[in-house]
Amino acid sequence: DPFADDPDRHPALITKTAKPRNAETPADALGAQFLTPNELFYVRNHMWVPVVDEATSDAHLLTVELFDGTVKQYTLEDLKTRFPSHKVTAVLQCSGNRRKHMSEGSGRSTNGLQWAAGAISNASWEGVLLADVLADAGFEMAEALSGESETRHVHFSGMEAYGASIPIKKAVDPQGDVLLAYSMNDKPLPRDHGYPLRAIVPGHVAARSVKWLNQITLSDEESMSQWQRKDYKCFGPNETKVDWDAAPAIQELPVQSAITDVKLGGWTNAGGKNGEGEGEAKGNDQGTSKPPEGPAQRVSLGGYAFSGGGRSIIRVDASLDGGASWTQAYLLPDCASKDGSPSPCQGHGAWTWKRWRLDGAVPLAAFRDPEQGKADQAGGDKTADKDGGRRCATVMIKATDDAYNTQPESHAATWNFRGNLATAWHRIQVCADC
Ligand code: MTE
Ligand code: MO
Repeated sequence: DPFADDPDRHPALITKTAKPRNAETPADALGAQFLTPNELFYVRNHMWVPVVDEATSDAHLLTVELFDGTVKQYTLEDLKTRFPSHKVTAVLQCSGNRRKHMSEGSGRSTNGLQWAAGAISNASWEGVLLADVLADAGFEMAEALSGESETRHVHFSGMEAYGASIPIKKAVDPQGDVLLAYSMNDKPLPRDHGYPLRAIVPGHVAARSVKWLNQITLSDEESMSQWQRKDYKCFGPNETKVDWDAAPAIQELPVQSAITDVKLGGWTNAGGKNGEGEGEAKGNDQGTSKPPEGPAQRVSLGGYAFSGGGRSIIRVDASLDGGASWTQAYLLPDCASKDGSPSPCQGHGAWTWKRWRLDGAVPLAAFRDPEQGKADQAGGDKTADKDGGRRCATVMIKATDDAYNTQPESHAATWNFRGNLATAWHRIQVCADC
């Protein structure tokens, strides 16, 4: 059993497959903290977890091979002692995050692990800059920066034979923050997350952040691995037999958001309707929607939003009435420095997620579907077929990044047979007695 030496995992992780281990972060842990605790960080392993003895981990060897064949080797101790260390706060998101939503929302099955919204997590990583190591190994940095290097791609290989590559442009970008990381949230990398060394490629799909890193190869071509040449690509909704070479590998991620937390309160303006008849919803500019006229079910929503390429999230909008009206959610100031301490968000780009909150109320009229009915993904053109009892309303959110990219309305439009990059508006059902 090649998995016999896999580490123990936290019981709260939601296991998708045991061997190899694939598990998502539980919803309550996604929004609870800005930095995901190491033991609750989602796990995506294609194979077993390589065994590296703690006593000898400083001798772990990284081989760097330049395009001309020159080879240089570094022990982990060399990396730690000969190069300045850097910290970068960055999200990792699997290209399959929310694949389950795509399958269910489009009504078309997809190939791959059916992740809900928990194949994403955020951590503070510490390590050395890839660019510093490449320069030390003799790579012509100036040539690469001017776009004239024969080297076009940087391949990363892991000890269990996983591999992927990134474009040289990202690797040498002085603001790209690509790390060879040995620490996660101020602790040594856990075994599941690449102990003792992994690549961290902020803003790119997590498939490029190769764990258990032991080889870097510079090339004029992309990595030949299936994870580079196949698997992590998208095609159109019409394509089920595909020409893999026709589509580029996913690198930078598109804009994404999800609802991870829903709390129901009482009814407002109930006027005798099931209600506690509470007063007006508390008001501020963002994060609180104007209470609708007539009875409405109070609801508090929370979640995350993220975009790739270092693009920051500028807004998150929620609709509590099936898309008829929208309210801007409150974005938590997680990256602000508090009491003169440095910002917890280190690095040159917006590599972290933004957490958001919204307090509002779902109008009675939006409760259409009987609870036993299927989620109405189009936003409520079905009417309830009974007068009393529990019914559900669809609430939904979407985020916008600083390039004004926003999420697609429907999964059907971006369906691809591998179920990659499921980013359509996240819709959930809120059910109540009405
Ligand atoms: N690196 C190695 N060596 N082996 C792997 O299976 N999986 C990749 C990437 N790096 C993988 C890997 C994928 S697809 C993802 S989503 C991330 O690691 C997951 O990182 P995590 O388990 O630390 O969350
Ligand atoms: Mo992934």
